[in-house]
Amino acid sequence: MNKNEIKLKIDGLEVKAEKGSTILQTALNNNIYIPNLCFYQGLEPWGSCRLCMVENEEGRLITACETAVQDGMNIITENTRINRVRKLSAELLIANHEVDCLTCRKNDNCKLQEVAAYLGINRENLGSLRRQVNKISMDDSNPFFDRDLKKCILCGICVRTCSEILGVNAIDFGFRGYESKITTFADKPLIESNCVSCGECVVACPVGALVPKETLKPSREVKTVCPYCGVGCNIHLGVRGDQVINVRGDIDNSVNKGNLCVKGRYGYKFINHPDRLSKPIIKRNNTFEEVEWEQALDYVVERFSEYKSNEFAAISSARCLNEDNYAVQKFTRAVMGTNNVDNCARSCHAPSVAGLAKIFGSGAMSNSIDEIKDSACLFVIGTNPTASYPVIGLRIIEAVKNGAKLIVADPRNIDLCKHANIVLNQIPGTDVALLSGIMKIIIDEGLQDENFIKERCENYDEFKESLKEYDLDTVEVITGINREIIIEAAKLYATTKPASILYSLGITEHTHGTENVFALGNLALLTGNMGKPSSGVNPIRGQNNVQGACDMGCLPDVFPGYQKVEDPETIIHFEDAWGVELTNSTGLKFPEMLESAKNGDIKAMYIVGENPVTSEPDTDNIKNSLQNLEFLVVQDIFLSETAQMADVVLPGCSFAEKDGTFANSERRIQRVRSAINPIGESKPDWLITCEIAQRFGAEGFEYNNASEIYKEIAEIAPIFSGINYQRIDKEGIQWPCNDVNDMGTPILHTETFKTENGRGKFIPLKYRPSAELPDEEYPLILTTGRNIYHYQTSTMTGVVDGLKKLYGEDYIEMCSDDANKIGVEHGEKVKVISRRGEIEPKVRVTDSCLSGVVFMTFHFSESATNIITSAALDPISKTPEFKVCAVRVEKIKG
Ligand SMILES: Nc1nc2c(c(=O)[nH]1)N[C@H]1C(S)=C(S)[C@@H](COP(=O)(O)OP(=O)(O)OC[C@H]3O[C@@H](n4cnc5c(=O)[nH]c(N)nc54)[C@H](O)[C@@H]3O)O[C@H]1N2
Ligand SMILES: Nc1nc2c(c(=O)[nH]1)N[C@H]1C(S)=C(S)[C@@H](COP(=O)(O)OP(=O)(O)OC[C@H]3O[C@@H](n4cnc5c(=O)[nH]c(N)nc54)[C@H](O)[C@@H]3O)O[C@H]1N2
Ligand code: SF4
Ligand code: SF4
Ligand code: SF4
Ligand SMILES: [Mo]
Repeated sequence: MNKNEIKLKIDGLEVKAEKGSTILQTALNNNIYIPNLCFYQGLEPWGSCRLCMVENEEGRLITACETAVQDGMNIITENTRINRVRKLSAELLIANHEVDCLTCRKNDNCKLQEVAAYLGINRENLGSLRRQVNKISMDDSNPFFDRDLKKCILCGICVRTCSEILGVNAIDFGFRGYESKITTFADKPLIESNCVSCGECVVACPVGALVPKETLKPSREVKTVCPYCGVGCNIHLGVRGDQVINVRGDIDNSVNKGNLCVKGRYGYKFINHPDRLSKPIIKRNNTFEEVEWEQALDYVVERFSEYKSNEFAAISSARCLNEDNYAVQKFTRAVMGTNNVDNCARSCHAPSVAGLAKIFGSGAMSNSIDEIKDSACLFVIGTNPTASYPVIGLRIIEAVKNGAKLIVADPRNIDLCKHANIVLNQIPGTDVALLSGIMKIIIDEGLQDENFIKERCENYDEFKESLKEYDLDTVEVITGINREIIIEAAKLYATTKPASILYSLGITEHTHGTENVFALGNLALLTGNMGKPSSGVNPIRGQNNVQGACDMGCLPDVFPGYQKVEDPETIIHFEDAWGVELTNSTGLKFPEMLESAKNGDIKAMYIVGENPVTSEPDTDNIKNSLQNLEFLVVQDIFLSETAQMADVVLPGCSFAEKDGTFANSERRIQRVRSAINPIGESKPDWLITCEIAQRFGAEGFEYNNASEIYKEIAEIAPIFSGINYQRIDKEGIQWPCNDVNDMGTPILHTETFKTENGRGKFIPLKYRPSAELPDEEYPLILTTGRNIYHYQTSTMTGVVDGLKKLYGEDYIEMCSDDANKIGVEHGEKVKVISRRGEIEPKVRVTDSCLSGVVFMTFHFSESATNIITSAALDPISKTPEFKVCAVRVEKIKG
């Protein structure tokens, strides 16, 4: 028997329980029903509904949800006395509740019905109690769910969910006594509150008071993975006929444990949207014409064959399957004879891939999502998890609830700041100085982990020397942060272990993005926070399968599994496997491809599942490059702004119509399963690419299904060798996974690093300012990023009406001081001007921005934020500086 296990009796039955668990939990775990309404798994017990009353050995009535089990307890769940108390409680609840059970949208799934049936409540019981049900009207302001308080039983589950799990606190109990009800701040409609429409409270509400607007029941469900962000939440797509009609979070997996954000839960309507591409299109005389597949593919092959090796380039898709990506890079290398293949990681986490590879030998998240909740200290820098990775946001809130210290470093006051112990608002672009300052303090105070440094690292002295210039006077001036706060943060991070660093684009999207990553790697090495549970350096990867697009070798310097194209043995390995001759010269990175297209060197391009016309910086520049191509093929699920520039558009099918795999941010390969048939004549992306390759006469593209492709991937790349579809049927596996007995690798670098000599390498740092600093003409720093309701260039979320209602255009956010200086008001349209162009968004005055720094999202082509952003690149990774450019905001006179 395990130490934490105890024994007790429930209704005479001997059961085992975990120390510290409650009687209710123990009973339910042993399939013994005790009526309950205000209990919800994962929330603190509340004890308000009084239905879970049980009797202990002393004959006292106690609430099972609040009482911890004790060894030798003897609990009675059912006798006349208990049921009399329960019935009275239930009758009072039901008497105040509207009874339209048969037409209620919660019918069949209502816990009040379950309780009433269990207790045998009848009309006579209720008759004497019946009173006018209160006349509170329905709040149907949220586009995805309704709140009908006539059915509310005041169990408080929604309030506790929103506060304990979400940390949002959009709702609370309002008024008291008879008038008590669930309300928002100032009793406004939900849509005017700070609710983020996650729907977690809707799932948790035991009755029909919170229900989705659409409650048709699916005729079948298919388990798959969310198509949006890199968290990789597991979902069940609900299907009726050929339509996806709802999404439900999967409870039995370690990634999201049932939780979802608004996009994952409610953003599925793009799948069956009428604008989906359903047939191939060829552009003739500047008009698009739908054609048959035969004709489109023949034409593509005829034109692609005109171009030799480096005249061709491919962009593969972080939105597509591993199998799709594998096919694109194999086609590019084996058929077109070039390593010119890249993916959107270039605009995103390429500095992480490059930076972490140099320090640790491997450029991925070192630890797992599920470890976040057990960290003692979380250093969240340059990421806005509650908007960009909402389910990771939940884990951070959970960690704080578990007692973790939270340090947030961001130029804006993001939502997480509310939960932070320390907030560092640096001037954008100054992280190297900030982190160097922090590391200097750690060393000056002697808080470094000498043992770890001696045993596992190298190059410490040279690195230490480089910190000399980061005295607090200098760091204060560069970062704009008060020294006391920097000292406090340094001490807290260095002394609270395990500490985990979570970061994203606020670190990478800079002309010194790779140096920022070096700084974070150094910080973790310095404090020994590597290779241990709940520690590490964790770049949260953005797109649903950006990890996978890189893993599959859709990068100009590596084959699948990060095997270097310049390595002669690797070339032989792939030549043998693919039966062709391959080139060992590194290909071009995406910005270099665009430059090369502008110069006329690259003449043909194949873009799969990317929309650079809207997503890349300095839009005019991108358009010029693409226009200069002789032949452009775009493969997408919608006619994106980039597809509109193509000579041929090929309709791929969406994640909901494909079988295969995605790799989430924690390197977990998860199964994607088709739920419906392809829309129109669209085809799985890998199949389209393979059909093109086969028309070239190439061999090795005759796969019958995605599983055969994965088999080849596992054979060819050792880090995936142990993975096959059977093994990941229930739960994904984290690479490296070297053989079929290997359970995968939740934590990297536990014993040694993946560098050549196995040691972590400290890298000396030099602060370089951003490429474009504010001046008299352009006095403000513009930083760009995301809003929770929309995803990237919004080809998918933009066709979901509810999401458009919640956030329908890109705004420029600024603090009231800056707005006052220019004389503009909240909601007013302004001109935002940079050296590259101008746009006219509306102003949102917000205290999340600090003076001198304005913020914009880049989701909509109508506002086209990237017209004004800077195309300055990080010299190492070629990642654009989306996070800093200089702008002027002007009032529009009229
Ligand atoms: N809702 C939604 N979720 C998404 C996406 C989406 O489009 N919509 N996209 C996905 C993708 S591809 C990605 S890569 C991720 C990105 O996820 P994040 O990186 O979390 O998102 P961003 O909003 O781009 O930027 C993060 C933060 O960086 C801060 N920042 C700006 N400049 C600096 C700086 O100089 N230093 C520091 N330390 N911070 C700075 C910004 O204020 C912002 O709060 O999100 C993914 N998830
Ligand atoms: N100003 C500014 N710009 C930025 C950023 C920023 O922070 N600020 N962030 C950058 C970052 S991090 C990134 S990752 C890039 C993202 O840039 P992109 O990758 O260009 O953006 P997405 O909108 O994700 O484009 C994906 C395309 O794939 C299509 N698609 C979706 N699923 C499928 C499928 O199954 N098959 C096919 N064939 N197509 C599919 C979609 O319709 C869409 O057109 O944007 C960058 N741009
Ligand atoms: S709305 Fe639902 S979850 Fe919230 S208090 Fe009422 S019954 Fe409970
Ligand atoms: S939908 Fe989410 S944010 Fe909104 S009230 Fe419910 S739990 Fe809170
Ligand atoms: S957190 Fe990311 S993966 Fe999870 S539901 Fe939201 S968008 Fe999808
Ligand atoms: Mo990204």
